Amino acid sequence: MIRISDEVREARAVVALETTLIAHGFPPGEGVAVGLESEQRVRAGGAVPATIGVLDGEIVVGLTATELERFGADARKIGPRDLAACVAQRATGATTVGGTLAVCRAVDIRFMGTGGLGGVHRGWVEHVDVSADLPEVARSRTLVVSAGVKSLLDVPATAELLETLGVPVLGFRTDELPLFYAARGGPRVSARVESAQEAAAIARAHWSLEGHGLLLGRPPDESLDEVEPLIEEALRSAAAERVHGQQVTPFVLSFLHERSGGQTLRANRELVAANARLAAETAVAYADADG
Ligand code: PSU
Ligand code: MN
Repeated sequence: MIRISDEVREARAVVALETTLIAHGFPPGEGVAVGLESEQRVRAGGAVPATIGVLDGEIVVGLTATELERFGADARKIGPRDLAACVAQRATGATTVGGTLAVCRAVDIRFMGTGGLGGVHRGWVEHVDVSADLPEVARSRTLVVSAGVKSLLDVPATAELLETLGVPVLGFRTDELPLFYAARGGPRVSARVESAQEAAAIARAHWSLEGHGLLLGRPPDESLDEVEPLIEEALRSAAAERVHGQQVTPFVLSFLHERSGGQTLRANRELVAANARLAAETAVAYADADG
């Protein structure tokens, strides 16, 4: 059911990368370039990338560049609940952070890079929508590097839920959880770290104590200040068009990409790649300390 590439199997330090970002997070055709750039950054950081997705029912850990091309907008969006159906129905599906972590748990991959973690969506009091990324981080023995949580969410509620789930939220050279498009203004992290080595040491201690996933928030290098009004407009427009469930995140991201004149697109692309690099450095630091 799972095919692991030889390179990933033999690597000392591996970083998992998701495919939802590639298929549904960027305009058609642009996602593959983002995926390939992330893989390059992982290699530059000294680790081996394992991009994960489902191809005709086979879960692939370590997709080739040609295989990556198959993750277009027509691929299913695969959260943890969707994996089994995708396999049994021999479909092609792009794994979310949660779906990717479910695979990481099966094959024991300890580090992952992504853009922004899913979380508690705004308006949850009337309409519950909590990303499966959260319980999956709490169950998998994997450290996820992200630009914090996507600001289109209810960020304080997401931070509270991460605490409830016992997930350490580390800030990379910051005291605040990054807000995806903005470096500052988020809730406090549970611990600040100054280096990849320090993050790796905390992960090691956490796992020795039978803990599970951790989040390492890396602030984006460039902060966009004008996004909040656009996010509110995007969410209103999603509600008006009755966009629900799995469709909300891709709808909002593409709305922002268009309406910001490509600013969010560029920011998103850059932070995904930078997070991949930091995930690689953390994976290498972890392996080095192992001797
Ligand atoms: N980060 C990005 N772009 C994305 C996502 C994250 O920069 O498209 C995706 C991830 O795959 C994440 C998913 O797991 O959004 C969360 O979707 P939902 O809120 O529907 O669980
Ligand atoms: Mn949801």
